[in-house]
Amino acid sequence: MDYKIDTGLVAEHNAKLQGDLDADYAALGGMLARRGQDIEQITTLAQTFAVALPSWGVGTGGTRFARFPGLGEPRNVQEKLDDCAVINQLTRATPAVSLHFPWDKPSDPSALRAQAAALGLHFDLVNSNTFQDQAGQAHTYKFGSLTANGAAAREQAVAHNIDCIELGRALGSKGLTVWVGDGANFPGQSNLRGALERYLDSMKSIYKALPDDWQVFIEHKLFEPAFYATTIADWGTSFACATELGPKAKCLVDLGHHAPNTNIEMIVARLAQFGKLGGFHFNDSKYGDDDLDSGSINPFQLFLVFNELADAAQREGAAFKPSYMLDQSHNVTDPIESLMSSASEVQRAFVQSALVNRLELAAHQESNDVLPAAQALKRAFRTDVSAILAMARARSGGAIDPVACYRTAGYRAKAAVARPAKAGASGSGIV
Ligand code: LRH
Ligand code: MN
Repeated sequence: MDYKIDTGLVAEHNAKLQGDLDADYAALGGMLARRGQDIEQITTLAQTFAVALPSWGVGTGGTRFARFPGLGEPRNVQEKLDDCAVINQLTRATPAVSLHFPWDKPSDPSALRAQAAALGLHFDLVNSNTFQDQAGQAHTYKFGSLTANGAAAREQAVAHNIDCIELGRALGSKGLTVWVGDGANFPGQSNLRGALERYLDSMKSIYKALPDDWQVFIEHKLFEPAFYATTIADWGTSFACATELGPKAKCLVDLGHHAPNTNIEMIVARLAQFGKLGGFHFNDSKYGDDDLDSGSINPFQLFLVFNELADAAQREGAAFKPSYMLDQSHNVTDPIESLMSSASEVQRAFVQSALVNRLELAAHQESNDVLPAAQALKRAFRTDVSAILAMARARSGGAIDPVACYRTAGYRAKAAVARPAKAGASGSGIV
């Protein structure tokens, strides 16, 4: 395995922290045992957790106003993979990377697949992009892509999605995420029903191109870049389209794509109930699609989402395996540090949801004993499972404190030397 951080340094880092961790772990174990829960069983479960990394998340993000590049920005998909490997080496929770085309279009897919394998990584869902015009593109997406009035633009967008499937197959991926920003900025600008009819027509062509063992994930978003009507604006529209398309079509929930105060955990419960919950883009937000670090603003919501996932898993068993991915924009932090801490925050919500005594909860719910029911969730959420997360990392060969270990290794400073910033170089993709 081609480790990017010296494994001796990681071992030295852990050796310094292991004693304190063992003490914290024993204390937590004692408390959980009094609740009838086995910390060893929960730590083993934590070690199974994995969330995919967005290739576009390892470069510094920005907004329409500005992007302030950091040091040692990855300049190509190969360097993005190196950074993803660092995140996985220290957290042991991010073995998969989700690529975005054409931002990450490899000249040699098999060489990229080999590089990923050497780094202990594999490729998760691939993402198409018909929300930007590429240089030399024949038909603009200014007025839509899969929903465009002009058949030429629609066919171009369909062809791009089919190219993404072919590329994904060469990379070992098993699914395509389709997010389109198509919509309108003015009432009257487009026929709302006509736009969705054209979307479905285009998606049916993409669906036909899916290999038997592939899935397509429809990602809804309330607004931006369209600011009056977005064609796939909510879970209901996404669900209707996924149902219309067929069993290989599922819905993807990006936590930042809803109106403020939307009950996202209920959307998760609904999509799971009807067998259309395909996966997630985890992040956090205060206002719009802020793409902030997962668990940084509303960790209780993240916990409640995983509580619904635990309920669904209890009902449907091992077959229930939605795709987990981070989708964030790191404008003011080191992207590697943000992705490591975010992966742990999502893993934290997963572990806390496993602490919910579901039998006790169901009994309170059935007897309408409201407060104990609410407290059964709150007790799990209030449990500090940091020692379990750290022990899971250490036992899987990762770092007890990934950010501290990463800083000790000086990876960013070395990257800054190895990757001299090119003036005007584009970022990771979005801006
Ligand atoms: C749209 C989105 C989508 C990606 C893009 C980078 O806001 O969440 O998932 O294609 O961000
Ligand atoms: Mn997303």
